[in-house]
Amino acid sequence: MQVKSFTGRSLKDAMNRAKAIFGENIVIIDSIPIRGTETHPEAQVQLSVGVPDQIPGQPEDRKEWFRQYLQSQLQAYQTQRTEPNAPSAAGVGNGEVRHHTLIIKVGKKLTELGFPATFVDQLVTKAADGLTGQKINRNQLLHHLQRVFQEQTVLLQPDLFRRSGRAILPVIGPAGAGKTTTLMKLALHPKCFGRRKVAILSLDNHRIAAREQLNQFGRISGIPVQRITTVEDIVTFFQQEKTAEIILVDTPGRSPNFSDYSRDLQEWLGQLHPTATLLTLPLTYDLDDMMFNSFLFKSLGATAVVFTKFDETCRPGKLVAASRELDLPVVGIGTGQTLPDDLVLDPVDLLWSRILLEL
Ligand SMILES: Nc1nc2c(ncn2[C@@H]2O[C@H](COP(=O)(O)OP(=O)(O)O)[C@@H](O)[C@H]2O)c(=O)[nH]1
Ligand SMILES: [Mg+2]
Repeated sequence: MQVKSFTGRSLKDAMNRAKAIFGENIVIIDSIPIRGTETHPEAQVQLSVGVPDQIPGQPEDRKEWFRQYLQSQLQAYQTQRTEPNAPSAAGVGNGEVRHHTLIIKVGKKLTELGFPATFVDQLVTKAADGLTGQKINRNQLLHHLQRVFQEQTVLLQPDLFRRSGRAILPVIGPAGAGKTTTLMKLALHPKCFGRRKVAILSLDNHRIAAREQLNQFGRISGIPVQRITTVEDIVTFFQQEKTAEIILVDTPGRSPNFSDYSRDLQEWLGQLHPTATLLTLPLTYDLDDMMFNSFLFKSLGATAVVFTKFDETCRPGKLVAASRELDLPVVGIGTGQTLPDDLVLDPVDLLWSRILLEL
């Protein structure tokens, strides 16, 4: 792509001059007000546009050219990670160009928020392809982008907490990941289990603080908390606990390198026969650390992820990369320390509102 400058009495006039030479295939990069030039004294605007190296003739070529152009722009953003001059299309009468500028902006924001490059490329391409020839305003364009974003972010398993019948749900994950906090949020969250009776089974006997934390929670919330120390106690627990439909199981967290830990946890999980096993992963880890810390839990049978500490990361988009790499659905996101409000059960809406916030 080459960058060319055009002057005009207005932005529209400059655009028309650019189009007269390069056809419809131009993309606005910038516009600045000026007071005439030597060769064009009436000019009020100087416009910079991107033009294709080869001027495509057919509409299909244009679409392909634009797709490639978007991708090259995004690659530049991804490699530089610096704040480039935002393309300005204010006041331009050409709806298509303005749409493309907003799509690029959303793509750039997604990259900054840590969404994987392939995800961003696909989203931008789909959004641009779905628009060709349509006249819509900014709000409609944002809705269109939201729809494409939702289609592409298939992360949810919304019925997990609403299935009928008894559910045994162990919460596993690295130390300090937010297992116990997530479990307490799940137990209280109005959208999780409705009026069904919940009980908590704790296998975390290593830390005094961990014991005290859950005991106190049980006293305040009225949710029964049972602690057991041996695998054999599981049988006794289920013989005694007949009424609770939902059994949330708190587990200790250790380093994945601690070999006895994985053997013990495997044994516990084997006896529990979980309905689903929830892996908590903090978004404060970088992607490599997330993968390093989750390989053990994936191998122990994690079936879904709850990402925690959304409120403490500036790159929440990495949860898309992590859940894809782990091949596990996301069933919730921890957004703070308050019980139970800081648990969001619709990750896609949460991510989209974070994107909108920064547009
Ligand atoms: N900011 C923030 N803190 C969290 C979140 N979830 C858990 N925490 C905090 O992380 C710390 C460890 O949580 P805890 O549930 O004890 O972790 P566990 O060792 O995995 O059981 C506690 O201080 C929690 O309040 C979250 O979503 N956001
Ligand atoms: Mg804990």
